[in-house]
Amino acid sequence: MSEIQSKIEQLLNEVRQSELKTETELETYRIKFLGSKNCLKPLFAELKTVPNEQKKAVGLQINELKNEAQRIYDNFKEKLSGATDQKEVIDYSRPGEPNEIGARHPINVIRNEIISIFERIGYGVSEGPEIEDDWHNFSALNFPDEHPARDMQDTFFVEKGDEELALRTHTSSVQVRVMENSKPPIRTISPGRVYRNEAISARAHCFFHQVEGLFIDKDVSFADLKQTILYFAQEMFGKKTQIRLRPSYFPFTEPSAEVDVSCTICKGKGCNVCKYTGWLEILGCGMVDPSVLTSANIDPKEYSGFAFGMGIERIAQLKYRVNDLRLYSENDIRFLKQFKSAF
Ligand code: 2NL
Repeated sequence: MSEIQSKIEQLLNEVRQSELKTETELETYRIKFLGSKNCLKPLFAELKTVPNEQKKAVGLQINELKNEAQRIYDNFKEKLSGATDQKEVIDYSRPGEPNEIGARHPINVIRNEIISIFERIGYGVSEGPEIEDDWHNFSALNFPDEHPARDMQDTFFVEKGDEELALRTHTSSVQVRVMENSKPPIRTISPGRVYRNEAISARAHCFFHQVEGLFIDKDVSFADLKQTILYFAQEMFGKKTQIRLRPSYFPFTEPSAEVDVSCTICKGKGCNVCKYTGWLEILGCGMVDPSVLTSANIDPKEYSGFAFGMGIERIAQLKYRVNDLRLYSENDIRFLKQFKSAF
């Protein structure tokens, strides 16, 4: 083997044993074997001195070396770039990310629980418009013309031509519609949103939620009312719950009462939730005023009835001990997440 051939052999070995693992190694290699002053160039010069009969063979060997140097460079370059800008690899065998199950709104949880309690004793559910006329929200319910609830200060009025409309201030308006459109016996509850023109604070809001109940039949008495409320209180707050009725006044009931339950926290012993009275107010009720029955075309000589109304926020406050009304409408996910429930 000639001297030039052993140089070729030596360089070929060197090229084949190269390990180009970094950009720097790759660049050093490129300058040495492929750059403008690469170490193969002198071989081409030397070729001229090779005897003619060997020229062709040696020329082919140098070319082969040049090509091999290029191939090896290309190979390592590809490997290196593949490692830096890696394509996203999806592992289809990984377990899926579970979807978090949402929670019901606490107002809906309580609402559904109240509905369920009354459905078990034969009450149906009725709904009606949130924008009401004066008749269904006030007049039919025996509110006198000068009653303060009819004031702009207390009620949101809605302008629509010459019609006087308002955002309903209670769901009694729904029950007036039920009385007008059906014949006794009537057993219905009407849950829904109601509006009051009030400044928003921890204890007041311009809207809240109510459930009202209405029972009309022959010979309905105050005892029936009291027993129904006791049943409700014990279903809602526990079998040992006691109730207490205090005389009160509403334009649409006579007599009227406010109902307290024995404190759900201290069971009547006295604590800061019940302000050391042992009792918590939960609803208002009474016997439907005869004039309200007459307004809805029900004869008060033939029928009597009782009605009651409660704030859902108030019941939720007692059950969940949430003492700021604003939390119910702010939709803070940290608040809402806490109410995973069967209802
Ligand atoms: C309360 C008190 C009450 C009624 C609502 C009613 C409905 C008709 C006739 C008579 Cl159609 N009464 N509803 C009766 C007494 C009290 O609500 O404190 N609500 C939050």
